[in-house]
Amino acid sequence: MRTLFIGDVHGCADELDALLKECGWQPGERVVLVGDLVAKGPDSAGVVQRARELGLQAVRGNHDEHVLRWYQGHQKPGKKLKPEHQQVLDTLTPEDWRYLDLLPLYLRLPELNALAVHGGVVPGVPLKEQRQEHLLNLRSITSDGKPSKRISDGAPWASLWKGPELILFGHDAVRGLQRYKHAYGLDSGCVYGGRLTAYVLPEGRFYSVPAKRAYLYMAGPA
Ligand SMILES: [Mn+2]
Repeated sequence: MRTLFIGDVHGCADELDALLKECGWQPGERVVLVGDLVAKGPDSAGVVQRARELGLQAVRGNHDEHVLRWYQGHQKPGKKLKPEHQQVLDTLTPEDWRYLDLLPLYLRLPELNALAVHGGVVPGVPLKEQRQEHLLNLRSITSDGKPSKRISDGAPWASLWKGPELILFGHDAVRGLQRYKHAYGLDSGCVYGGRLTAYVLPEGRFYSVPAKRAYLYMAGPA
């Protein structure tokens, strides 16, 4: 049975449909979305609905986490929700929220020697000791070894990951598709008018489809 790992969908439901078709996906084949299912794009509710109804698996992204916190009433007093997040609050159903709330921070697939996570892992730190903020937001490791969520702050964490597991991750549309020895970054910026990308095991092949349009313009990493 194949497993399809899919980069940041961000509400691009039509492109998700097109990518599943491009991969020749059949019901029963496993799909793992690497987080940020919602926000920014045109149809967050449609993406979560598909994920539920098609039985797709996923890990939690920073935007999924952000809207969940608001939905559950943990918003910071005096802070306003951005329109890209308010739209998610306005459209998801209770069943959609339940699906998002059950998403794990990472997913281990030992039979594939693979791990899915949205942001990344800090190389050298055991998985159980990784901090949530890094699993959701990590992008770089500074020259003095500190984890950072900025792209301008040192080396891509994935370039320093020595395995043995292959990590499939998202969250870094600025760097785009990344291919290191033991880690592949799958966020090829679909919501910004780039592409939606899948990596499929065990065949070891990338598939992608173009965005129908740019739904948003990249204003720097968020
Ligand atoms: Mn993200």
